[in-house]
Amino acid sequence: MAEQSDATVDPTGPILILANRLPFTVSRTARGLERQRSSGGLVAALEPVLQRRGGTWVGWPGLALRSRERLERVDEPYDIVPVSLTETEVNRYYHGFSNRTLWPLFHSFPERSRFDRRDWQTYGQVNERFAVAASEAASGSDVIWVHDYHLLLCPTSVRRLAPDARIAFFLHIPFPPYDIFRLLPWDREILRGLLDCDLVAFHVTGYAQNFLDCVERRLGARVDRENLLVEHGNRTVQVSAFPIGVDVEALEKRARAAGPVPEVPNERVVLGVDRLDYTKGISDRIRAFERLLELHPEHREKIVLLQIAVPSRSQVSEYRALKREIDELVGRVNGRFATATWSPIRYLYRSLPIDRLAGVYRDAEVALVTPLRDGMNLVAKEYVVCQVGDPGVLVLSHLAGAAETMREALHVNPYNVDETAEAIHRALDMDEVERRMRMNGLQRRERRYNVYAWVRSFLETALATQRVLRPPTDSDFAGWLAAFLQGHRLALLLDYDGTLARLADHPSRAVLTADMQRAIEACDARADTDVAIVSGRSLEDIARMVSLPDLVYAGNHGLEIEGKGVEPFHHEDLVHYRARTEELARELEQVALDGAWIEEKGPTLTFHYRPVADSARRNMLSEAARRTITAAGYQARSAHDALEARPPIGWDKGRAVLHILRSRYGPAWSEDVRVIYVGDDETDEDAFRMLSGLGVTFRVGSADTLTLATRRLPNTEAVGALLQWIARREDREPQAPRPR
Ligand code: GDG
Repeated sequence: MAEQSDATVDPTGPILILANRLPFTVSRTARGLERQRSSGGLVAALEPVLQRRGGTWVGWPGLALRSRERLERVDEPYDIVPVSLTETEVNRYYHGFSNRTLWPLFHSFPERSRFDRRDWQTYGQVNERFAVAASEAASGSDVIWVHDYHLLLCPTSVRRLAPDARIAFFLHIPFPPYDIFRLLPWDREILRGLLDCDLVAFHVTGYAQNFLDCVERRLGARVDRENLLVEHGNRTVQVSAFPIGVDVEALEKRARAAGPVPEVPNERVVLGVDRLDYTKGISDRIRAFERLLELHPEHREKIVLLQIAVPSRSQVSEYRALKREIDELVGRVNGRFATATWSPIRYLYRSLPIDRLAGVYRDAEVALVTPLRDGMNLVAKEYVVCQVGDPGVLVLSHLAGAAETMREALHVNPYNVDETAEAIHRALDMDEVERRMRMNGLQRRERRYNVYAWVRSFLETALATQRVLRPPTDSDFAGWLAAFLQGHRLALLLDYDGTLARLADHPSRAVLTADMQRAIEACDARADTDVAIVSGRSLEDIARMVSLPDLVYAGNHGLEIEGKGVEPFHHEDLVHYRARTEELARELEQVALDGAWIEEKGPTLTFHYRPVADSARRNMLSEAARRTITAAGYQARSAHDALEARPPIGWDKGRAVLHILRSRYGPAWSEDVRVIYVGDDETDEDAFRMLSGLGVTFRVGSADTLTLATRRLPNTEAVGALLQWIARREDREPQAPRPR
């Protein structure tokens, strides 16, 4: 592909950018508010797109605006929407949750992460504020592009406020592995926030895979690892990797134009450029440089480590401590090796103008980019594209996202001081042929995939027709269950409505298909598999609906259980509650209006409000019914367009499942029997909770509510496919029960 100097996305509708910061920094001076445009490649790449298509940038200006202060559009070819934050909000949302919780955790430094509920709450409130500003400005936008870890919850609020918006997210930092991400007390909320997008994108595929692991294991979401898709509610979310690039042409130009730079001394320069951050590995790098001088004294007085550390987050105490640590380390190494005319480390705690920086990059013989963890690392890329003369060598940490593509660099483990020292030595000794060969490869890639290409490919994917995750197949079922079931007896416990039979406008019309009935029968016909149906319907009703005499049936959420191999069970309080439930039914008649009706099931009842046409009226009636149920001392549980009223006798589908398992297989059932439970609503959550760690559970349906189930299935068709796989599965004979 030819070098791209500009965005060539076909202009259609406007784009809305939602980022923590606006594309400029605002400061208050005697002359009023002044802004300084950000010099980064990201802004340079996004602006032409916003200019062509029209658009808006929503962000925090970096200071609290006073009541009469306004940030009007000045010379930006697009709208600016500042989001104001109070000082407390900045402390909790930005310095707190963003930079003290998420930043260290996502960079795999969990011991530095602080989990503070108030920070989390403010983070949620501020994210909501950003989302409100975005949705107000977004009308007509083709896509709302949310950036980075400050705004992980934003997509949920945007989705609520603008349900049809196309929402795409890019994370600029790593997405950590499951074991680390799981430490966050609000991990599921964050995952659900991101899944409210249509596209969730990362720098490299490793982060995308980590994200898929987390949504699969923490939310039970169905994922397609090959096509990087996740099913969330009734939507399919595309996950992708787009390694960010730099503005190659502009940087090359700067590197060519820069005159001699005073920062580069006569000695050969080994260069480090970073924000002063513990993730960047500056201390380990200095130690590696010290080790180099020990191991290879021939370099003494010939080389200099030029370390530029840009002040960053100095309000956070860890960053101040790091600054002290580096100051001391530099002092120690310089004190140890300096001669009358030479100091090994030149340390600048400030930032340089970009033109100067380009000259420094150009003249450095070696760049040491050795973060302990980094989303991508642009310094590595900027160094490479500024090598316009005699090519230098890039030493690159394998823990930077950049390492995934920049293969020709010398990769090091930044924690390994000796290895890094040897890599610097190798870089300094490398002959020109090898240097040129490696640098050419690196430069070619950066030219091809510059920041404009990055914006273009991201937007193309964000705007593309959405894909749909294919229904689960036998190979999915085998992957999830074959090893779990191998050689064991299976107790298969199935809810009915919404699980085996599609929901209908009236319970009497929610009937089994012939295929489903055959699949259930075929499962139960296997010598190693027993089927039980666990339903909220009355025992008599559920047995009639399924019509397979050999099964076990639990009716009324398990208050009544009968069937092959189990001790019949009728909860002792049933008689007592039958009369009270009838009374409750009479009370509920008062709110059973506009088509709402009451299904009496003996000890329990269901208030159905599906026939109520008007949604406000529905809410009103169901709330009134909930109050009546609760006032009678009953438990009200939501089902599909219905409320279940159950007597307060501490019995639910979870207890029923336990009764079935114990009475059928004995108290040590869990040693020999594998359990699968499939259900679709809140009443099944009791069974999921009871079986957590003891069995595999499936939640059916497109509701994106949280579940305790192990996995999700999209609909009753997928349940049918699962049952057919269970019925056909190849398995050894069940093992004989272990001697007790
Ligand atoms: C985050 C992720 C990801 C540095 N010193 C000076 C200066 N800089 C500029 C560099 C570079 C930028 O700062 C640093 O970018 P990095 O990518 O290295 O790191 P983060 O700031 O942590 O950025 C990172 C990035 O987002 C993009 O997605 O790559 O992994 O952590 O552009 O040039 N600029 C000037 N003077 C300096 O002295 N003008």
